[in-house]
Amino acid sequence: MKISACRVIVCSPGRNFVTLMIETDEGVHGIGDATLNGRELSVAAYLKEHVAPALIGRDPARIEDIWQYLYRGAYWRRGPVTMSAIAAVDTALWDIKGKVAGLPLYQLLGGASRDGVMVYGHANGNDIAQTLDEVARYAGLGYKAIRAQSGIPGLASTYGVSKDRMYYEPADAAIATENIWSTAKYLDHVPKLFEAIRSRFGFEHHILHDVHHRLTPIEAGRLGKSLEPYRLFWMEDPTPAENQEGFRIIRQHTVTPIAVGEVFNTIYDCQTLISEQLIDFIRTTVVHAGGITHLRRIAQLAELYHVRTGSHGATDLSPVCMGAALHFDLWVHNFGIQEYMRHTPETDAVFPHAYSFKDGYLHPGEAPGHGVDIDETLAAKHPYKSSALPVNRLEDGSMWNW
Ligand code: KDG
Ligand code: MG
Repeated sequence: MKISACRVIVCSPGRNFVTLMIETDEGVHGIGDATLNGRELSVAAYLKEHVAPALIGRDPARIEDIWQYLYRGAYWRRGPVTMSAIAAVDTALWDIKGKVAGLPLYQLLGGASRDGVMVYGHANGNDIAQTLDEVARYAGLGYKAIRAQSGIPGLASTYGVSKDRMYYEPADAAIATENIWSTAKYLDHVPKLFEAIRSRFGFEHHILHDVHHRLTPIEAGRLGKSLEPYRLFWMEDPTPAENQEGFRIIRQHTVTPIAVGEVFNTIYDCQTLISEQLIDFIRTTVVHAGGITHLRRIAQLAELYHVRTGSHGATDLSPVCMGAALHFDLWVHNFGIQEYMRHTPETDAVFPHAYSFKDGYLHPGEAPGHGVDIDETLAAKHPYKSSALPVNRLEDGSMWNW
């Protein structure tokens, strides 16, 4: 079997997605997600100009060799654009391998380690009362784990608070929207949110929170300590993680578990975090961290150090990524949790999929490969729309992390 075509499909059914389609001379095809929110066309160009021509005529069964060819062979290693492009190829090749074998991807990886994949949904509101109502809604839908975010008094907008309560699309304008951030107002407010959640709902559910890279390590230590009575499942991205050693400071001050890594793209981004046990959950995912092949390496390093997986699963990761991630999650021994921010009905229609939700768990289904396809005719009806993620400034106008 040989790769006969390699096409990039860019569409916007509710939001932008980049999908790689790999076809073979024996009529089997596979697809991979290559979506990099706000920078979609850079990955599309990387794939079209530099990857697709080099894949024609290769044996699609040689997944490891093709991964190494694209990683080592580029000379310019790593980075979100390169690693998302490699991820798309890798995911499509695993899809083809599963279809050729007639087996769901999780069976190729080693079979199921569990019966279902525990997921967390997003409860968010403009204020604490609205967030509490959303927690009640997710609990009513059967979720065992719920992420809670709320607006901050005195700030016009806050990360994680959406207009539409089930979906969250922060990339809302062609030129980035500017938000204002205050660490002092945030740190004052957040413990009140979790106090209110635990006093209304008790401790039955796992509760999570995303700090979204806004704090310094010592501020994150303070937040983690103040949230200890509410026993969070995790505190996510408390501080930007380029300086992995900075997490030692957080660890010295709190036992609130820490999850990091949705923006990481290789094992080297989390080598110190994992090997020094500075985090509890690694959030790397299929699309941004080099596909199933590389995610498996990260998870197996993490397993040595009691770090569990908790893959990113926001709306900007397409159903193709979600399908592949669920096979990975069902197999990987040191699984922790999977984020599941629902897609819009328009997105779901363009990407028919075998995965399904029941009682707080997702299951990838039994279709051969990763079980997600693309309806290209429908996709063509949703052309690309330029949209960027917001940026943050402090109240004095200085740029800050969004
Ligand atoms: O594109 C950026 C989003 O995926 C990100 O802001 C979502 O932090 C996020 C999360 O935890 O889902
Ligand atoms: Mg996050």
